[in-house]
Amino acid sequence: AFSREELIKAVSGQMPAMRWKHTEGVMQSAVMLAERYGADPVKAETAAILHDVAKYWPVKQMEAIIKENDLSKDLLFYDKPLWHAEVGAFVAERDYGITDPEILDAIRYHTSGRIGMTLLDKVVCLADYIEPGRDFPGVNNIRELANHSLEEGLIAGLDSTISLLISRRQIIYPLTVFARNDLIKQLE
Ligand code: DGI
Ligand code: FE
Ligand code: FE
Ligand code: FE
Repeated sequence: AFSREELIKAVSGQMPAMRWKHTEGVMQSAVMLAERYGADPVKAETAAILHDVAKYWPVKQMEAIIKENDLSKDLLFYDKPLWHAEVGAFVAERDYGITDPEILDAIRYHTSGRIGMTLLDKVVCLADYIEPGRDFPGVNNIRELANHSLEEGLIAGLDSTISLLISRRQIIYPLTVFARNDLIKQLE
């Protein structure tokens, strides 16, 4: 198995310096959220280290992994920026020896969320929105909400993604909508 330092060294070598800086931000935010909301900070940090491991993989390689390994087939119908999450979970298990299903799920669902998100899923998905290097309209509102509620922060994050997709006339991945609806239900 990889030590924390070995994992960091191996994964940081898979991406440009800017993306690794983003990953360091997600590590920091994920540990902060885990401590605040009672998730396992070590698992949160491990998922954060690996969450974007496949982000810069060639599309053809991601496509092959999706086809050959029984990942969600309908992923191929949806936009390529979604693929790195599922492929990342596969790679984390195959190449980095991660066996913990909670960590693998947090990687797998970090972009879209899902119905019935676990505490760890929520921490990693929200950390990806609010890490210190993020700068998009509404990010400070999401950061503020994240101080009070994982769910409120995540709903605002998913809403911002959905709004952006609509403004660009892009296709919305159904899980993104399901995740957002389910979080609202959880707060009712
Ligand atoms: O990998 P990151 O840039 O850190 O962030 P991410 O994994 O949350 O999102 C990656 C990209 O995926 C981002 O450009 C927005 C896009 N995305 C997220 N949800 C959807 C989506 N794209 C489509 N088409 N549909 C979605 O539902
Ligand atoms: Fe990502
Ligand atoms: Fe990310
Ligand atoms: Fe406050």
